[in-house]
Parts: sequence; C-alpha cells; structure tokens
Amino acid sequence: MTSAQNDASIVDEGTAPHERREPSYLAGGYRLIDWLTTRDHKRIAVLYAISITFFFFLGGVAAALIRLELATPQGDLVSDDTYNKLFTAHGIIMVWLFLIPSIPAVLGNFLMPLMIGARDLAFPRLNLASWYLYMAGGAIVLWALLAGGVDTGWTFYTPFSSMFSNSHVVAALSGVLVLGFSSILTGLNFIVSVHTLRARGLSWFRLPLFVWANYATSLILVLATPVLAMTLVLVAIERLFQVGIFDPALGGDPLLFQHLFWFYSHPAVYIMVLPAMGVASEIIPCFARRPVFGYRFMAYAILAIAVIGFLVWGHHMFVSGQSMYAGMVFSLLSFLVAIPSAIKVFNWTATLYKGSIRFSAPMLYALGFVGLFTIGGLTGLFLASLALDVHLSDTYFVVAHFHYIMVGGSVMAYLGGIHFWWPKVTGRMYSDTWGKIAALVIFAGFNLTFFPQYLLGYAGMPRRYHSYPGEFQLLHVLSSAGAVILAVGYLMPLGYLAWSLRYGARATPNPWRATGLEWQTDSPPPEHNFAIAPVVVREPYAYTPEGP
Ligand code: HEM
Ligand SMILES: [Cu+2]
Repeated sequence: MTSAQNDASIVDEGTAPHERREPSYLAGGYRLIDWLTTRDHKRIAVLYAISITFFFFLGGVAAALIRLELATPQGDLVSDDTYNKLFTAHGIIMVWLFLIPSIPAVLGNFLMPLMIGARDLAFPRLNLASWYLYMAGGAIVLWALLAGGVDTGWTFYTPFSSMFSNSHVVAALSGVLVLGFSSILTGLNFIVSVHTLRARGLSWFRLPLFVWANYATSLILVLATPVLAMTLVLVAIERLFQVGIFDPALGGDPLLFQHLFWFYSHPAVYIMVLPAMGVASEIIPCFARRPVFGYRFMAYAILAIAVIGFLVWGHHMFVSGQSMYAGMVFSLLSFLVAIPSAIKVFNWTATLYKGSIRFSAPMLYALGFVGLFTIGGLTGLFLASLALDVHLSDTYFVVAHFHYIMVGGSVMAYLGGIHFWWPKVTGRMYSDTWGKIAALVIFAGFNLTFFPQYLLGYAGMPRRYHSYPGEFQLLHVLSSAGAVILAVGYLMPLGYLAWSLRYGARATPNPWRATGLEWQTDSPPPEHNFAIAPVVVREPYAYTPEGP
C-alpha cells in the first residue's frame, strides 16, 4: 500500500480495495478436509477458537459442580475424592487447555501476520502441527479425566503425585506435556515471524503493543515450557520406576519439584496475562480516540514483566520451608514485578484522559479487564508480603487473587478481543447492545463470585476443601449465586455472536476507525491478507478525536 492508501479514511469509503476484491479466506474451500489441512493462519485461529471454546465450557461444568458443592457446609453433593478430582480437572483444563492458548493461539494466530503486514506466519505447516498437538494433548487429558480422573490439583505436588495418588497422574502429565510442545511451537513461530516478516517501514517501535505482548509471551513460552516438560517427565519416572527424585523416602527432594514447577508456572501466569494487556492496549486507544500514552514505556514494561517474571517463582513457596533469606529475596522481587504492571495501568488510564470515549462492547470488556486486573495485582502484593502470606497461603484469598487476574483479567480481555476483531474475522457486525449487556452481566457475576472469596480466605477458609464450618456459608452462597450470573453472562455471547454470523450486518473493512494494519484490508481478509504489500509510514495509534 502507498502512504495514501494507508490512510484508513480512504479504505473506509470502500473504494480501491473493494473494487478488485479477492475472495475472502473463508471462501477458499468449505469442506471439513479443507479446514483440517489448511495452512492459513486465519483458519487455524478459527480451529483454535472452536476447540478452546469447547474446553472453556467443559472446565466451566467442573466449576459449576464445585460451586454447587460449596453452597452448603456439608460435603453432601460429591464425595471428598470426587471433589479433589473436580478441582483438578477444572484447573488443568482452564490453565492448559484454555488460558494459555486463548489469546495467543486464537487472536494472536489471526492477527500477528495481519498486524505486521505479512501473508502468513513464518512456518504455516508448523502452525497447523501446533493445533494438532493441542488437540492430541487435549484428547489425552480428556481421556485421563474420563477414565477416572486425577486428584493432585493442577500443581501436581510431589510426593503425592509421584508416589501416593491412585489416580491417572501419568496420563494427565503426558497430555500436559504434549500441550506444552504445542505452545513452544506457536511461540517459536511468532518470534521468527516478528523478526523476519515485518512490512516495509514497520520498525520495532512502530509495532502494535499486541504484537509486543505476544512476542514477549512467545519468549516465555519458548524458555519456560521446556522446564515444565522436563519436570513432568521426572514425576512420571519417579512414579513409574520408583527412582528417587522428589520423594524423601527414596532420597529425593520434594521442594525440588516446587522449584521446577513454579519456575515454569509463575512465568506461565504472564503467558496468560501479557497477551491480555496487548488486547487492552489496542482497544482503549481506539475507543478513546487517543494515541496510547507512553508507547515506549508500554513496550518496555511488557519486556520487564517477562524478564522479572522469571525471578519470582519462590513466592509460591513462602510456607514450604525454604530458607527465610530466599523468602525475603523472592518477596522483594515480587514487589518489583508490580512496578511495570502498575506503569501499564497508569498509562491506560492516562490514555483515557481527555479522550472522546465511546463505551462500545469491546471497550466495556477492556475497561473491565483494567479494573479487575488491578484488584488482582494489588492483592498479589498482599500475598508477596512474607508475614501476611503465612496467614493467607492456601486460603480462598489466593483463589480470589488469581481468579481476579486470570478470569477478571485474561478472560475479560479475551472476550474484549473477540468483540473487537469479530467484524474482521467473520465479516459481520453483532448487536452492540447485547455485547454491552453481556459485558455488564459478566462483570457483576464475576465480582459477586470472587469478591466474597477474599473475605472467606482472610477469615480462614482453606482452599481445596469440600466441607467447611457453618459460619462461612453466607459468603459461599453469595459466591455460588455469582457463579450462576457469570455462567449466564458467558453463555450470552454464544447466542448473539452466532446470530450475527447469519443475520448480522456486513462489516466494512474498518468499522471502529482503528489504525492497525489489520483494518486496512477487507473484512474478512483475503487468503493472503493484503492485495498489495503494505508499507508503514506512521507511528502506531495515530488517533485523533474526529478521524482515524
Ligand atoms: C503484581 C503481580 C503479582 C504478584 C505480586 C503476585 C503474587 C502472588 C503470590 C505471592 C502468590 C502465592 C500465594 C500463596 O500461595 O500463598 C500468588 C499466587 C498465584 N498467582 Fe499471583 N501475583 C501477581 C500476579 C499474578 C498474575 C498476573 C497471575 C496470572 C495471570 C497470577 C496468578 C497466580 C496463581 C495462579 C496463583 C496460585 C497458584 C496456585 O497455588 O495454584 N498472579 N501470586
Ligand atoms: Cu507467582
């Protein structure tokens, strides 16, 4: 594209690109086999979207049963053993089958090539292979859960997992291992693509923050996931061959497992939240009609979070018996990671300042993300304080903390991204009113579900128990009631988004008057993304109150 065509207003009028319209990526072959053998990053993104939506609702069923059990103090709905299996299934599905792939594999796959002005990712076949690995890992995990389940918690703590549990630990581990390879390959693909396929004029500091976020996430995926893979293999070896690695009775060290597990799993929480930050950074400037505040700081903050995130794993082990001095260092480093996170929150807020804000559905989700992420992050600081954590560790306070970040934060942002890019992906507009209603229902349901859990945890309710003293019941009932509202909220988009596929108005190339390259091509984009290779001549987020 020339600089003139790069001006979104020209594309908006639907002139040049519309006249010589290439068929959209959806038009090239409708059969199942065309989809299952596609190498188009956009179709692979759709495959991922369908698969992770399935797992999201499956994990949701487990959550619903957990909340139902906790509505009464007695452990009466399911047995203690079944309850253990339920929260393990919920955790494994939500972390590895939904949250880790959600934004990178769905929105990232669809948008990374478009945003950097490329025809596809660097390795399209590898991209398809990642999806097959994801499906294989999902099938193995599903088998483990259906064949009798796993009762270790998603954290697989040893020596329980390696020596004592009578459930399908090895099968579940194997599934997660395969899922790990899927993430590593996606990460690799993104890294190589950003380095080699950027359009002419698209220097690093002109990249959309969504690209920066997914790039940093990919670095974590590639560097941390192998540690998880190795750790899972070690657990399987100890379990299958009684080689002493983690079990003290065999001469092993149980804390070694926790170090290795959290060395992956703390960075993994940033795999879940950095892409969400990327989504918010696209939506907020667009609906405030303002350039993102402090673009470079936003990019550096992403990198800082990715790097410091590797140094704080020991904050999950304050009560494990690790050295007090280690605890102090991990506490300090955990406070440090809050600084770049806070910079991002301040900069999103500053972007809104004097903006001409439109509260459309994607914006409501993005603002919900910022608020809920902030609450989650701030309560992380409570947990990072050594003395407080002794009181709060393994209570519902921790459960509330990570749900505020992973559900209030990441899931909210994922939904915001789905609403923002839905016209681009499908070529259809959905009802903004329904989008807004769903966002509000989700926001209300979420807070009613999880805020009481902070109070419960502070009052001493331990996590992973299926019965509890009667005085906790009121807060538990509130939480379960909130979960019903939240479930309704999550089901709503399924309805109006599906409806839009058939009856929604046709989307123009750039319905939100956004500045990213992905809006400079048709909705839905042609198979090779751009009719003419784009040339970037401007800084990102060149928003003005009236025009693009
Ligand atoms: C300001 C940044 C953050 C700080 C200081 C922080 C601090 C902590 C601490 C100290 C714990 C351990 C609590 C305990 O076990 O007693 C914890 C648990 C947890 N955090 Fe955070 N956190 C932060 C951000 C995040 C983010 C961004 C995510 C996810 C996207 C996250 C997800 C989790 C999870 C999943 C757990 C519980 C793991 C488990 O035991 O199952 N945290 N956090
Ligand atoms: Cu952590």
